[in-house]
Formats: sequence, structure tokens, C-alpha cells
Amino acid sequence: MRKHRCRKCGAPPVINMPQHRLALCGEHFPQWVVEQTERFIRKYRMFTRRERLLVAVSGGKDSLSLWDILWQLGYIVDGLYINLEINDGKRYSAESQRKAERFAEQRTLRLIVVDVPGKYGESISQMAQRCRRGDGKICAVCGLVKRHIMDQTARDNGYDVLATGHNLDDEAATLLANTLAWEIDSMLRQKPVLEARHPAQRRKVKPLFRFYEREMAAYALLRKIDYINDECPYAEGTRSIFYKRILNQLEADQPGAKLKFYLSFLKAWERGGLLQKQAYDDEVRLVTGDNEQLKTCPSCGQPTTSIGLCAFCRLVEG
Ligand code: Q46
Ligand code: ZN
Ligand code: ZN
Repeated sequence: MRKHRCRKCGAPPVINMPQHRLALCGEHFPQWVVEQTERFIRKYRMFTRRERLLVAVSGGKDSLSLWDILWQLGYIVDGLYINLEINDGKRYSAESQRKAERFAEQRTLRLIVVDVPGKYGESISQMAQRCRRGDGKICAVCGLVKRHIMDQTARDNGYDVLATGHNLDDEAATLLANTLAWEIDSMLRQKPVLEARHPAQRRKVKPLFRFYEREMAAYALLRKIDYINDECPYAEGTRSIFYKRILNQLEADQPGAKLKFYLSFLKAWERGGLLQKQAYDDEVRLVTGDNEQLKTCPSCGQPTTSIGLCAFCRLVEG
């Protein structure tokens, strides 16, 4: 078997990335991740140094690593932690919040904490139960609440951009699910940069979208980031985990398959956009029914596709 060496210094590597034909040592790998992130930020025109960024942090490796990278690169970046009180306030939420708070303290960064039960009187599980969604559908309620709080916090605190720590494994799994069902409207929202479509929205970016999950785990470890290792208790059995396993099998057989799958999607999207943007948009509007301007929720001021209260306000107002 070929013996790998760090491409920069020849030392024994900590990671081998066959999709890039690149192996790097413990010193050069974190540097490479930071440089690559900066390259992606510029290449995809995510944000500039003058803009104020808000990173949504869960206490996990991806979001804390993203905050660490943006902080090292000198961006104006604060964090947002949303206490969902998952597992009804037992271990998972409390521990993930502690990790996010400790991370911010160590680097004297600002962390905004939004406490869902404190602000809205119910945990996510209780909201899901009230809507009779049960454990199986709790993620739909959770996603709705998180999106709303992220948008509103960014708007109320004067941020320009919302960043999330989605990595390539997350994005490829979502893309596979969307492709299998041909959910075109969801696919169109899967880009690494999503411009605001309403004055109350902010640009949304995913600067880690080209890194594999194992690369982010290695980065967090080498940077000694103390993150919560456990998954959310509701993650097991979700379709996202299922598709990640399938893609991992594919990747084991064809190194680079995940990256190629996602980058080919972006390329096809760009090509479609350049060649026949108008026709394409019309098609999409036809498919998604998105032929009207977004409206404004009279209660919270956030965008909504329906007339009257947005889905979040309908949820919290019962
Ligand atoms: S936090 Fe929420 Fe995820 Fe937990 S309840 Fe589901 S959506 S799995 S990213
Ligand atoms: Zn090296
Ligand atoms: Zn609303």
C-alpha cells in the first residue's frame, strides 16, 4: 500500500483525502481548512469583511468549527444558540448550550441565546405533541422554529448574513432525498448562498458545504474544540441519516462521489440559469406554485406565502 505523506512538509499525515489526492499533517490540515473556507467564501460571493455575520451554533463540531474558522479569518461574527429544550430539558440541550457558551467565553465572542420554552412557553417536543405531530414529525416543527428564530434574531440585531455549519455530507444527503422525490422547489433552495427574498430576511450561507463530515471532525479535534459528540436524540431514524449511510457506501466504492454529486448539481443549476433563466424560472414557478410575491406576517413581520399569520405564528398561537 502506498505510504502517504503530508504534501506540505512530508510529515506523517493525520488525514488522507482521496477526492483531492491530498494528505496533510496535524499542523497543515487545519490551515488548509481555513484557507479553503476563505476561498469558497470569495468564489461563491458569500459575504464581505464589512458585513456582520451571525452563525447558528448547536454546540456540535460543524457549527463551532465554522465559528472558529470565521473568527480566525477576522470576520465580524457572533453566534446564536437556540435552546429547543430537546429531550425536555434533560442532558442534550443543556450540555450543547454549555459547550457553545464555553467556546464563546474562551474567545471573548458574543453569543446570543434564545430560550424557546422561556420565550414561547413550550419546548419543541411539547409544541410537536400539541400539533399531534409526535416524535416522528418533531423535526418539521423544530425546523420551522429554528428558521423563524434565526431570521428574526438576525433582523432584530442588525446582522447582514446568517451562516450555518452544513457540511458536504448534510448537503449531499438532502440533495439525494430531493432528487429521488424530484422536489424541485427544495432543490432550488439548496444552494450554498441563498439571497434574501423579503426585506425581513437575510442572506443565508453555508461556508462548509464542500467539506466532508470526517474533515470537520478532524478539524475540531485538531483545534481542540470541545463540542457535543452526541446527535440530537431525534436524529436517529431520520431520512437524512439513512441517505448519509447510502452515500457513505457509494463513497467507499468511489472516492469523491459525494463531492462530485453535489458540485455537478451546482454546475447544472448554473448552466440552466445562464442558458434559459427566464424559462427555467417560469417552469419552477409553475411547479412550485410560487408565482406571487412573498407576503408579510402581520404578527412577526417575517415573510410568508400565505395570507395572514405565518406558519410559525400559527404554531405558537395554537
Ligand atoms: S435538532 Fe431538531 Fe435536528 Fe433534533 S429535533 Fe430533528 S431537526 S434532529 S438538525
Ligand atoms: Zn505538514
Ligand atoms: Zn409570523
